[in-house]
Amino acid sequence: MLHIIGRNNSSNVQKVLWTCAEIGLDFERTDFGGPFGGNDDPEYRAKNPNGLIPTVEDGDLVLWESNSIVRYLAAKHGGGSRFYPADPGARALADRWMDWQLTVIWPALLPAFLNLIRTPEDKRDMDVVATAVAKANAAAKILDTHLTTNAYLGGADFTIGDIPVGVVTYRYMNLDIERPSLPNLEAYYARLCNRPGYQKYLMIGLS
Ligand SMILES: N[C@@H](CCC(=O)N[C@@H](CS)C(=O)NCC(=O)O)C(=O)O
Repeated sequence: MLHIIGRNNSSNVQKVLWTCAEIGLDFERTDFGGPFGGNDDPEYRAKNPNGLIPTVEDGDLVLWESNSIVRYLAAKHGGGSRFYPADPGARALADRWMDWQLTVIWPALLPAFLNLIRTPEDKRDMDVVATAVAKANAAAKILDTHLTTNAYLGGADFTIGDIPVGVVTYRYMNLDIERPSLPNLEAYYARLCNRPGYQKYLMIGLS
C-alpha cells in the first residue's frame, strides 16, 4: 500500500492526500515533520535528502517533490483519464499550472501565510505581509482571468493542474487578507469545496 510520510496540515502533503482521494487510492500516512520532527534523522535523509515532506513509498519506489508525486500517482492510476489526459497538448495545458503554483503563486503568498498563521502576533512583519499579499493578488487575477472561460485550470474538466493551485487557493481564500474582486476564482473555489477529497484534506483550517 502507498505510504505517505508527512503531517496532514502541510500544503505539499495535502496535494498527495487529495490526489489519492480523487483517484480512489488507499494509503497509509505517518505524521512527520513540523512539530513531529524527524526531518534530520539519517534514515529519513537517506529517503529524502532535502529533509522535507512529503516523501512517499510505493513498494520499492521512494519519491519526493509533491508535484512529481502527484504526476506519478496520476500516471499510474489515472493515466489517459480526464484527470491526467493522454493527449500531450491537453496534458501540458493542465500541467503548466503545477509549475506555476511552484514558481509564481506559492512563493508570492507564502510569506503572508508564514507570518499570519505560523508566527505569534507580536512577531509578525506586516510589511512583509503587505508585499506578499500584493504579489498574491496579482497572481490571483491571472487565475481569475483564466477562469472566465475555463471551469477548471486545464479546461472543462478537473485535472492534475487543479491540485497544487487548489491547495494554494484554500490558503489564499482563508487568510485574513484583503482580496480584490475575483468572481471567477470565487466560483472555482466553490466548485473545489464541493469535492469530497477537498473537504476531507483541505478544509481543515489553517495551521
Ligand atoms: N518542493 C517540495 C517542498 C517541500 C516542503 O517545503 N515541505 C515543507 C512542508 S509544506 C516542509 O517539509 N517543511 C518542514 C517540515 O514540515 O518539517 C515539495 O513540493 O514537496
